[in-house]
Amino acid sequence: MIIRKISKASGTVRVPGDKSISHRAVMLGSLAEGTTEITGFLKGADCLSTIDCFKNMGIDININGENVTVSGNGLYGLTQPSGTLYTGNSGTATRLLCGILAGQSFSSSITGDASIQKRPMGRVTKPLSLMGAKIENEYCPLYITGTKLHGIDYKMPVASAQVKTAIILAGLYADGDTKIHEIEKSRNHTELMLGAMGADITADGLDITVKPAKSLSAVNVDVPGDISSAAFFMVLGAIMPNSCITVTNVGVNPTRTGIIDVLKDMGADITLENMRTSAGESVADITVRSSTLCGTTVGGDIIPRLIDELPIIAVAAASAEGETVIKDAQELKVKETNRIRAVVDEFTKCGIDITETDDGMIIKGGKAIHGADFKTYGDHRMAMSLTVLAQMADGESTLDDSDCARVSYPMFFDDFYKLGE
Ligand code: SPQ
Repeated sequence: MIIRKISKASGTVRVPGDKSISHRAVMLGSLAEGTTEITGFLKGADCLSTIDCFKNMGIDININGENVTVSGNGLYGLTQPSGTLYTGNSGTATRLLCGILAGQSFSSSITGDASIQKRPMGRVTKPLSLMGAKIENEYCPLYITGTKLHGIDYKMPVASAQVKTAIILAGLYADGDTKIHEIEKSRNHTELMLGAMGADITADGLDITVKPAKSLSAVNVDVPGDISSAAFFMVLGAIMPNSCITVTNVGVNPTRTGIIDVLKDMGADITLENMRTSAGESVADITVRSSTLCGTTVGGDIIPRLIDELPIIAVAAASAEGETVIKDAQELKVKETNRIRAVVDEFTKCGIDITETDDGMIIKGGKAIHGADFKTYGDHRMAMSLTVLAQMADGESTLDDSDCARVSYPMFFDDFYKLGE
């Protein structure tokens, strides 16, 4: 695809529902007693994979546009799936399912696409095996023999909401309390949703305790827009001259707002309005106006709060005056692709001064760049980040695969070019 260039970006956009919350609403709704009505559901490929997996385990799920109705069967109401559960490109679906399936009374198996088969699952299967889980393999396909589980006291070696959530979900099925100690605070949508459904779960800073559950009660979930999708427009509005973009209804849970802190630190003109709370999640409208950005350092405990935004933050850094250092971000190596290597290779193609480091990258920004033939590595966040980057380049740029954006933002290119009209 040729990446068409726009000369300014202005207007209002409503990004699709939060991917993390959409997955969790389907999963927890399936395990709850009663009907969960989900509004603002993300109909991206990843969340549709989660729906398919739960339908395959006997859950009645109806999709009507962005409204999804899940008829929960209770904690012990899943049935043995016919065949291997297929999670497509989704790390979240794969890892969270491990936590649920470990405590069932049936056996199951999970696999996904070529990218998923390369992503490490040992980080989930190891703590689950300490709980008594029987899971074969550290890469997909995984073979799970459901069994009785025990509570554990677990210090997490990585900051990961997926690992934390898998242990919490298994903890619902355990015969005693499960305690988790995070090394850094990761997104807490599971804790909030489970609390609303009546689970006995407490979070105190980095420590989480979940007690075995007898049942969960269905609650309706209004999914806010995904800040990870809004991030592309936040950076576009900041770096494109004469632009002003408002993204409405964005989830601004403090465990996800690192991008706002970093862009403000770089000098971006960002305002949050209409702050409100919906089902325990903070929501706001975000307006970004063009401004001159300067380099910064991104590292430490902010990383889990912006991990998925680092490719687009790198785009902001390429346009900023001076040096930006991204560090403590080794986790980027085990995403849909190695996002450190992918960003460095693609940015280098268009003349950006960028150096790969062991835990991130160093970008010397503010210089003229030229168009290039970009590779996405099948990674949705690379496709969208490179589309924004191409706007800064002289000459034509192409993308080898624009279709992968449908994983988290099926209408991305439509929304992008509407802002350029
Ligand atoms: O689901 P998947 O494929 O892992 O998606 C990504 C993404 O960029 O959309 C990561 F590649 O988001 C993860 C995120 O990085 C979604 C997630 C969640 O919903 O719990 C948590 C983060 O991953 P992790 O490994 O830090 O727990």
